[in-house]
Amino acid sequence: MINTESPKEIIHHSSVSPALKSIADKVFNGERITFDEGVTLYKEGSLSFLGTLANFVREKKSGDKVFFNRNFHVEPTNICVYSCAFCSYSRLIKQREQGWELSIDQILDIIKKYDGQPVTEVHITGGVVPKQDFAYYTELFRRIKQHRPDLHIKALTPVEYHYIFKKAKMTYEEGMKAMMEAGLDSMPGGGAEIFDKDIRDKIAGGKCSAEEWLEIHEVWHKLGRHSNATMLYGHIETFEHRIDHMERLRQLQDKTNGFNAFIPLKFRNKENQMSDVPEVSVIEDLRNYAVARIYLDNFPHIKAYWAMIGRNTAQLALNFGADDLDGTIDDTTKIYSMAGAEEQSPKLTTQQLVELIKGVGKRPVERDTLYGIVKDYSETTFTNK
Ligand code: V47
Ligand code: SF4
Repeated sequence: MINTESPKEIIHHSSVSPALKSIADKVFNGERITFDEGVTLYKEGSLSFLGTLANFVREKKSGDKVFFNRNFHVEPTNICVYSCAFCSYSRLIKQREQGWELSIDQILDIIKKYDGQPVTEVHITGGVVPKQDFAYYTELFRRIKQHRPDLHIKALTPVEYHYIFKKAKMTYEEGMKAMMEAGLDSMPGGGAEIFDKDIRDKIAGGKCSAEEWLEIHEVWHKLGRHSNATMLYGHIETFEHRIDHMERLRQLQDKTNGFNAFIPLKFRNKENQMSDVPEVSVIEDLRNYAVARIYLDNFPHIKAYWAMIGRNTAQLALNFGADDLDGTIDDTTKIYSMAGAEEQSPKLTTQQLVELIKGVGKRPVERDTLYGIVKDYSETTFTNK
């Protein structure tokens, strides 16, 4: 028999605790939940309870639409002055021969491979090295824009910017304005890891602090530009640390409204200094997407980054609050394959992405980086099967 009850009725007729029922009422009434209520969701919410609530929020924000884009990544180097314990990808400067460092010309050659292809975004990020400094990146952005003005440059995180501006003796305001003038369009969400100082010092010591990460995003938003935010979860952090992370993002978003998407990144444990820390289950991944969707009431989108969790879990996440799958990627990132993700050559065609989305009864919509609609694929049928 088909259950025709509304989400509200389903929860009220269930045997969940009064505390969870009261949180559910707030969510159904569009009220913000508190820090403690967020922690209660993590500690006590069952998968089905969290899924019902997150789906309600998701539908209110995006209806049945699921977004994706056509993008590719450029990783200018995997050499890094830092050595984050969770990172499987970077090599220290003294291990330079095991890594790569691309010149501006080499990056332009990669960009040119996409000439004539309908990609809308290049996502640029990688390690931090002294050579790839202010002059290097401003010239890189300028040359990409000279070659292909309509290609959206989503590049670098506060980890790189903090290092680059310090070396160039510039304030964040001066630096971000210069990057914008050189052609930077938006900022990806990386480098956030977990904001709590103790945990951050343990897993990502030495790189920009939580406060610096948030400040650079704030400066960027005040220039009228947008960015994303991530959270690395499922390692040595607690549920309180996750809510603390989201609380700081929620507060900044209240101030600037500059974030587009929140992207939970599952810790993968292959070949890094934290390989002894077990990975969390898929159930925990789905619960985490759901709590994020419920807690971050002012974030328009929650992204399930399929290259990191695999296409099957990403598809499931669409019923637990996520409304975005990132993009085609075209096998151009190594960050996750080197850390043990299921997707060893992350690449999906538009057709495959559309079919993943239709497979869970949702409406596939190609977007640009800022969520402008490029094409609605709900009526499209592909003939080259
Ligand atoms: O900051 C590195 C993470 C991030 C591991 O904004 C790891 O659209 C898990 O931020 N296990 C970079 N995570 C990637 C990133 C991103 C990806 C896709 C889309 C967007 C966006 C941003 O990758 C790093 C770090 O948090 N990471 N190693 C690992 N072993
Ligand atoms: Fe360097 Fe980023 Fe890896 Fe940390 S996560 S070691 S900053 S490349």
